[in-house]
Amino acid sequence: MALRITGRREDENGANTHYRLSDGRIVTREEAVRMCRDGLLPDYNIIVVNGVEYLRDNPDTREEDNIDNQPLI
Ligand SMILES: [Ca+2]
Repeated sequence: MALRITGRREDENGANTHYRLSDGRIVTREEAVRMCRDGLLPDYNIIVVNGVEYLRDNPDTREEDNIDNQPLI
């Protein structure tokens, strides 16, 4: 089963800095972007906001799996 993002940490500006994966690992944003590029997070895509790469849930009809709806850890 493909890894999912189940939690996140954010900085004082509300930008995500870390993600928790469904296997329990906590990885940095940079690491998660690399994993996505390597095909390890197939349900996500990379977006660039103000020159910084983040992950985003692939477009679908569910809101509950969107990264910004995952709990802070
Ligand atoms: Ca979604």
